[in-house]
Amino acid sequence: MISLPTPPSRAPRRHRPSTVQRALTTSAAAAALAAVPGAPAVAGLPLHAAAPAVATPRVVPAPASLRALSGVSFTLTRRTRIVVRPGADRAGTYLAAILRRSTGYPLPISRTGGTAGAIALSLTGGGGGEAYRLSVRRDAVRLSSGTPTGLFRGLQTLRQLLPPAVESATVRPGPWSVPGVEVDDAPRFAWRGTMLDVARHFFTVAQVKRYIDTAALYKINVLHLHLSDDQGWRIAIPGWPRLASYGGSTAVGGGPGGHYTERDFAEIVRYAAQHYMTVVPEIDGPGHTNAALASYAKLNCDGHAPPLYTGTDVGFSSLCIGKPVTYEFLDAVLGRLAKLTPGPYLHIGGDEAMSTKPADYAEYLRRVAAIVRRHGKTLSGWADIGAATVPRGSIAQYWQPAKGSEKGTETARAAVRKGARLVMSPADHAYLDMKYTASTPLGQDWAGLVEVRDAYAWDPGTLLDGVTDKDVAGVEAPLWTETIVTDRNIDYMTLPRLPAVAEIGWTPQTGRSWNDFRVRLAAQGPRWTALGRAFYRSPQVPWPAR
Ligand code: IFG
Repeated sequence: MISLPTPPSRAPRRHRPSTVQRALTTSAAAAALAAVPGAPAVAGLPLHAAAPAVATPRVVPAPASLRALSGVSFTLTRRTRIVVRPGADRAGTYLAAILRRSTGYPLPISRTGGTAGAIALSLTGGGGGEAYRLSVRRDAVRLSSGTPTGLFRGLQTLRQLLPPAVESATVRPGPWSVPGVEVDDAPRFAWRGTMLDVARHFFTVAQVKRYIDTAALYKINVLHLHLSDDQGWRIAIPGWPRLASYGGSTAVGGGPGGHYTERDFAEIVRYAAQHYMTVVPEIDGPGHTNAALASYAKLNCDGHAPPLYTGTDVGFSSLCIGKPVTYEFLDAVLGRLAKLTPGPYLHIGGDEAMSTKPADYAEYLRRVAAIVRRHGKTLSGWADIGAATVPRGSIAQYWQPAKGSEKGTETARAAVRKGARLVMSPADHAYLDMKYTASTPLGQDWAGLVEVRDAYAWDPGTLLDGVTDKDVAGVEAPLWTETIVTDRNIDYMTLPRLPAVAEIGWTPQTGRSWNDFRVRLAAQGPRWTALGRAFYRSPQVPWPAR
């Protein structure tokens, strides 16, 4: 647990330490003096004044273990080098790009040389997923992990230990000090996701990349893209051109819509992989399919294509379960997406199929599960699939409000009984399109109002009776976009709640408390400002004075 820090606006004014102060700055000397009971501080020189004013560590998600080393800090200078051991080159290049841009320092990357005066990145042979160790001492910063993914996660922690100005896109004055810490970190859950609904409103590749940048700051490792719905089809599929050209031509409210070419989708996958994020594409069905049904009359049981839909109702559409062409369509779509998706999962939706008879829904799930398997992928779906076929090892995404929706909870437990693991996205905690308060200008409120504390104060391992950590693959924060149109809208609804859900996915439950989190979250505000993110200044969070 990190001790509550002084908000940066009231941090002691930085001064030039005198010779005596410098002498005392060494933690050994300070510790020795402090260890002598009753030892007087040197005349007029209280001990704590000796160390340079360096913000105390406030990291989100909170590392599993972080020990602050008082009076110790590492300061970047124009002589600082980045030393990369074999396998850490990509991490070095990524870190250098961020630091050079805001410090203006050369920060050469070298594969040889000692670590003194350097930021040293090294891959240990240990393996071990996303775990990493970070040591910040006066003489060097040392980050190590068994995997490049772990190094990347550790770099997010290092970024947050530097002043907010390090996130600036232009050179800013220093000093660039990092508080001394010993961090030994690893995530609680393997699946820490966010979903972007690009169907209700379309977002360009650049906008998706910008969202990936934001999510990567908080060690998010899954990007679920909701690619199709009643209001829009967003991915071009060879052999089925009208899906994108016509089914993707509009959006909620009747706007111009849009779609990804296969190259666009590959670029999103590439950029996500650069941030060690797995893309999970979703083709929702059998409900939420009006855009596909409007594009091809033959997909409809009556042979007639409905008009394009630009409203916000749900549950009125269904693929035609009994027609063979439906499964030719699904095989073409899911087969293509499987080829374009290096990640192991295809999400087949399955939610709110109110216009599909239960027996037809079961038949649909059986058929689509076979298609997913045939293309070598693992099935993911909204937890409604628990009522039907769920191949062992599937992912069922729990989404109903935890309070008062017995049906949603029952299908989630049914999915677990059938061998699925849950990704927890309870709408009354994790839905980023829920209004914060009644006066929030964007979003919906059917699952209730979700302020930052509501997004943070829940435990996926105890939320549902009968569901414990072993049944849970992780958490995911969906952003549905019926009311979300611009980057600023995305920022406002996702910051600060996405970091809250990210911490639930990463930090051990015993290491989490709202009172500690809200202070660490406050330190993110100046970072989002430096990054140009228009976040919601929740009154629940003690933001530094502007
Ligand atoms: N429920 C629908 C979404 C979206 C959402 C908005 C799920 C799984 C309400 N299905 O959430 O399509 O409309 O909050």
